Amino acid sequence: MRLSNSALASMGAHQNVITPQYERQQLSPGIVHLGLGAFHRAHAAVYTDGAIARGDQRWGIVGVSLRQADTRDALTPQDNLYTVAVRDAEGEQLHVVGALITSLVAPENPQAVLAAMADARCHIVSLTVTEKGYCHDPATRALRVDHPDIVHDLAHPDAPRSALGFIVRALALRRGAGLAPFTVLSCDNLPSNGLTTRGLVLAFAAMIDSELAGWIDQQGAFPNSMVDRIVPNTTEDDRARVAAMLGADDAWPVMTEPFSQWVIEDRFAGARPCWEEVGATLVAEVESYENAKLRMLNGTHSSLAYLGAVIGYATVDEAIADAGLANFIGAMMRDEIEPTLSRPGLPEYRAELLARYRNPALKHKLQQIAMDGSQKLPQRLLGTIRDRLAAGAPCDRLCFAIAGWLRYLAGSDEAGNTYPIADPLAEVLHAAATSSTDPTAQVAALLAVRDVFGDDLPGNPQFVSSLTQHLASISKYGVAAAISALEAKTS
Ligand code: CS2
Repeated sequence: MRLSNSALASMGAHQNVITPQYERQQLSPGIVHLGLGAFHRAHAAVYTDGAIARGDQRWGIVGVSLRQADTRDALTPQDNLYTVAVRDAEGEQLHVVGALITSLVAPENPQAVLAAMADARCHIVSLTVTEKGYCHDPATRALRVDHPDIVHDLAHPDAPRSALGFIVRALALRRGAGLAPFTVLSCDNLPSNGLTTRGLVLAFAAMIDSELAGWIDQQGAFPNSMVDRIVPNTTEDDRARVAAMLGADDAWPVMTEPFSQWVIEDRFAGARPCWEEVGATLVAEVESYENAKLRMLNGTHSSLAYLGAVIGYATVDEAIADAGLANFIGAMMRDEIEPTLSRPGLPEYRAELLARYRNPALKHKLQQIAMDGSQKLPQRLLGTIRDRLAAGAPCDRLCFAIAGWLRYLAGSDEAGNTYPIADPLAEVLHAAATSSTDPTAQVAALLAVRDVFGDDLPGNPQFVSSLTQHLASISKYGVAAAISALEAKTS
């Protein structure tokens, strides 16, 4: 039996399975979500499902995939129902989410997406399109006017491809119809994600219609938000296990951990769900949370991913079980990242992160985290390095992690197993790691990628020499021994 509205009705109550206790047919399309990946389905959609369950039917979600049809193909036959499987060492809880009411595939029918966004009942357009979906330069956060999707959307604003193109066109339609703008809610791991999105939307709009840009500037709202939940990719084993527990087949359940956090700046252009009643935190200022999360969690996640994958580990829990790596990551947070942050409770936060990494049930693949390093490392590690350098403070572990990335980009681990490099800049990055065996030349080739490193870091002698030394040490002794040597020196 396939998961569906009628299957739910016949399933009855199961222990460890929560199902929607509201009339799904009554939901109106209040949110359009761009980027219908596993992260959204395991994070924001769960909060929205909770807000609906408390009686507010305005917040059905229209989910949009900007590229592939696979999510829509999986979810439409099951009435857009899907399961969130929450897992840790203690066991597993299933939560069938009912908030998603439609799944669209933008390239198949961009007009349907625009119509949903321009609908008077839509108040919020949220996004999880990953870092590269913003079509910006990660070092400067400026719009890349040479990005193929942006070039296309500027030439064809009424049939867009990019998230920015859809947002600007839909806002133009709303303005034309005398409607208020929707709130644009970025839920990606970018610094000041709302402010960054606002800058990009305004830059794009100004290239099409300066009056429209003025209207968005005056009336639009782009709250910042900090999102946090670890969501590994779903495997075939996960599908089989969920089907057995649920008593129905779900073509695309999503896997996650018990922890979930969403901190949202309370600045909306119109109505919003009462997410604060179901665990989200609505505040006046988000950036200090966001920065702490990007630097502490995502910064160490990426470090573990590159160093762990080069050693030959497959998952986060395997890598953090290596005492050398665990000590290194803990010391990196304590000595090099926390001093750059202003949030209280950092030692507790650090301990909580290490415990989350140890979750044995998630099997979170290091290669999943390793992808798109060029888009991630500026906000995860390089900003912290800049702050440390400016303060004249040591940042050896952070530089060691960048050296680990460069070693990872060679495309094979220390046992010689090869893996593909998934990154929009894969070619130039792989070339930097392989065109020479001399660490000085490798570092110079990597630092030439100004989209990642900006114009300042490549000219910083301390940064360049630290990176070169650590790469030389990793190449000569291997990651584990190079970490031991570094720790012996710094302690
Ligand atoms: C991870 C994040 O894949 C990655 O790059 O670092 O997706 C991470 O799991 C989430 O940000 C946790 O909130």
